[in-house]
Amino acid sequence: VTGLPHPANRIPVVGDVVGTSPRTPIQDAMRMSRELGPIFTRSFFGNDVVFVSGADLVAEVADEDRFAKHVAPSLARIRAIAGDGLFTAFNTEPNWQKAHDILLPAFSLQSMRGYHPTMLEVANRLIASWDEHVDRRPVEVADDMTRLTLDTIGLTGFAFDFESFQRPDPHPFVQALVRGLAHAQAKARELPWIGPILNKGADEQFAKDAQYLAEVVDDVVRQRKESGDTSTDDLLGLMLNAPHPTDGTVLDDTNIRNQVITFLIAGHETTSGALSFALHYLVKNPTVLAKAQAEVDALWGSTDKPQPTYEEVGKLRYVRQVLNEALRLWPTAAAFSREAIVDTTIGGHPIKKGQWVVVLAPMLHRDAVWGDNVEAFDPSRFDPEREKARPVHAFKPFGTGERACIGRQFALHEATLLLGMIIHRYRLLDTFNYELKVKETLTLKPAGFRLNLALRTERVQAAPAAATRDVTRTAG
Ligand code: FDE
Repeated sequence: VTGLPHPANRIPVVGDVVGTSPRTPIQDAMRMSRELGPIFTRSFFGNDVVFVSGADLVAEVADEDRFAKHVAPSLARIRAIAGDGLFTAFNTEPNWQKAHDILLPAFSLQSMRGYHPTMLEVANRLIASWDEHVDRRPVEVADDMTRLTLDTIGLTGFAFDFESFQRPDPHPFVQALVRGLAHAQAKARELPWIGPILNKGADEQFAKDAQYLAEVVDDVVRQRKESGDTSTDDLLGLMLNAPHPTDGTVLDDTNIRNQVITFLIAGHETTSGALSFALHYLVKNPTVLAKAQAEVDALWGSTDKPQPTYEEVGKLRYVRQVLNEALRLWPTAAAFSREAIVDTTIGGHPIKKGQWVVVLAPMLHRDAVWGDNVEAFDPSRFDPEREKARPVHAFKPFGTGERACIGRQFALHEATLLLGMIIHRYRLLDTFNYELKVKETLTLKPAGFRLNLALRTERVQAAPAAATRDVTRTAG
């Protein structure tokens, strides 16, 4: 790729690495994008990678007639764990379409309704745990969000209970997963030739972790098979018992294992980060928090521990806007890749068939189409009329096209439910004056984010209309 801006200080052979850190690839790319503009290229050991973030350019790469999902090297490394599961499958692998067709019903509205009671049960676990912290010790926000999202996907998808709130440390499955994913990412940046020698020990640990993950999953599958349960009410049921809607074949055992691991990974890290960022911004924006609290108070008033219904979660429009706005500033799956399937152009720059580009969502979400105060946390950006006024491809926290996130509604329902329950019950005390530091693993999270909790005592008791009117005077 020639003619595109690239970082200054390019080192021969090695490429564009000056001033970058393996711990902050996304934030490094964001900085470069701020310097170099909406499209630029970086070179790493002779490989050129194109980054796009301009809203008009992203609209072009979202065009499914010219571009398709690309399994970039960093994603391809995860195939060592997730194989041809939905997230990491190459477009050319028949198992992608097959599994997509079989598993899609698991994400229908009807299914969401079915998951709701389980999501609520897990949300109650978090509330019970946070109640123990009230007026005592701080909560580690991201850790608890991860407990919640893991238990939720485990129970709703596979009827498997990780019991995360009963453990001081993450479940061994999660530890193996986190180590394995970190290793896969490190491998993507490994120096040629010398790297594999230096990292021998880590490679062995990785092999062990991958094997342990497979064993746990095989156990879950075996239990289900032995139970004689042949329903297709959850993901595992569909995986085991649902024939393909047109050709009647079922998923093979290896693919099922890959899918289970895929859903456990995809279904918890990203959602947990989104919840953590949302809480961070609520704490830092009292007016927004007051407005969100007015919304939940209008539904549940002074009820102690309300048990939201499925329908009520749908009514939490503003809470959902808060989540969207958090996903705008920090889309927790921050980058996805697209490859040209024909010779084409992006913004007039020629792009050869096969060339791939990275969409840098955090910078897309700071494009001028979002206005000129893009760093400000303002959920009213997602007011329906303002959304309509924006180009459709300006917001991509869930990727794009046929390979976009299958779990979007699942994640949003789960997160809206919990966020609503938390802000209804607690005063969130920023005792530590937390300053946002974004930690990058496979996904993004606010590092070291702790809060103290108190129970809310004053709630808007009045009818919805009065609740809305009193918004500006409601304390946080
Ligand atoms: C997917 C996804 C995506 C795309 C990627 C690419 O393109 O490469 C994205 C961006 C996402 N995803 C994001 C997200 C965020 C959040 C919060 C989430 N996500 C969540 C979830 C949950 C669940 C369960 C999920 N998720 C899942 C998933 C899957 C399976 C996938 C793959 C799809 C296909 O088919 O390809 C995804 N996700 Fe998500």
